Amino acid sequence: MNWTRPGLLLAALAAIVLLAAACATTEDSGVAEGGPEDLDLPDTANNEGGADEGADEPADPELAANEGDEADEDGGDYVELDPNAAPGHDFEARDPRLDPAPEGDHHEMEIRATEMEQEVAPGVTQRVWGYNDQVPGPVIRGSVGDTFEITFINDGEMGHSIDFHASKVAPNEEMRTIQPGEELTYEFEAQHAGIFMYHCGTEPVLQHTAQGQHGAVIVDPPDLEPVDHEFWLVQHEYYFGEQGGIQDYDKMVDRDWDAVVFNGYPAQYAHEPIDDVEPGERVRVWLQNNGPSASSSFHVIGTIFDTVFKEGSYQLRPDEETEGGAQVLGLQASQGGFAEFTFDTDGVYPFVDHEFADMAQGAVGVFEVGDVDADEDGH
Ligand SMILES: [Cu+2]
Repeated sequence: MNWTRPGLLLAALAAIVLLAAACATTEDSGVAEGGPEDLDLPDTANNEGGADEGADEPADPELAANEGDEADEDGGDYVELDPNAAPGHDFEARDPRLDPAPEGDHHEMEIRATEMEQEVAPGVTQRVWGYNDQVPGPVIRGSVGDTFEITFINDGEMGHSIDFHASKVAPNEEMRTIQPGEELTYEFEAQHAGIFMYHCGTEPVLQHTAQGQHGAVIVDPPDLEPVDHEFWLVQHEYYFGEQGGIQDYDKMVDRDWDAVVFNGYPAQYAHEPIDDVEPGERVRVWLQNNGPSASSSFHVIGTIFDTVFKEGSYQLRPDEETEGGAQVLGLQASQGGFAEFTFDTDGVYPFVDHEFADMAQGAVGVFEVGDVDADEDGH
């Protein structure tokens, strides 16, 4: 059971994933139980003086530089991902099911910048920064032509901001950094269809984004076909620091991530498979790669995409002349799109970032389609 072994056969992946989940259900996950009150927020938080101060410097140089201990030079005190560990019994996967856009063409909502301690992998707790206490932040959905009125509130203890890629606005106004306790109104019209990243743009933007301040806005194309199931996945990386501390800025700069995850937690949909899809039902997966720095090659094992929409246009639609199919939806950092497909038979269908190093670090999940128990008889 080693996801990192080179040459791993795709056919074995489903069994490995399920076995890992099954074997782990009775084990102590070692999850830390400490609440936010157990840890001090870094007291040298950045941006105390305004939007553009502290550019290119980590928000907390001491913590980000690993406190200078000798033992830390090689990451000795840093937490590491255990790819075979499972979350604790009380773990609840983030719901990947996507609701239709709300009624109406004007959407008002409140988004708060927050800083909190969170379990980000089995046994790994980090102090993350998010929106509405979530990493990634909430999914926002509408249609082309809709207007969005976001009340953005800074509930944190350092400067934060929000940058919606779905908008065309003056960055120095709506995207400006606001200080703790302040708020601003960010209004935009969704002029173009797609799935778009949003993130904190406060310097160092690499750190604020990797710390967890990112999410997705979905703007439906006008001709979006109905499907049986819609799911959302935001892919992103973690760069672990010390247990309970913030993530490591040097690792972020070096692209030396520890985990690559869908919706905030490594392999969470392998531990809690998506299990309400039947053979023949049409599935659409919206995928936004929020990085901040890795690319993604999204693949569902055991099926072929017949529709791919990426960065504002259809790359593939069912076509009787070409009979074309796609094996991956490939996304550079900040790109997004969706893939549509069906499953022909009952079974266990893993989905992965087919950059297998990313899969080995947590970018994996599972669709359990139809009557899986019957198929697994005797196992
Ligand atoms: Cu921020």
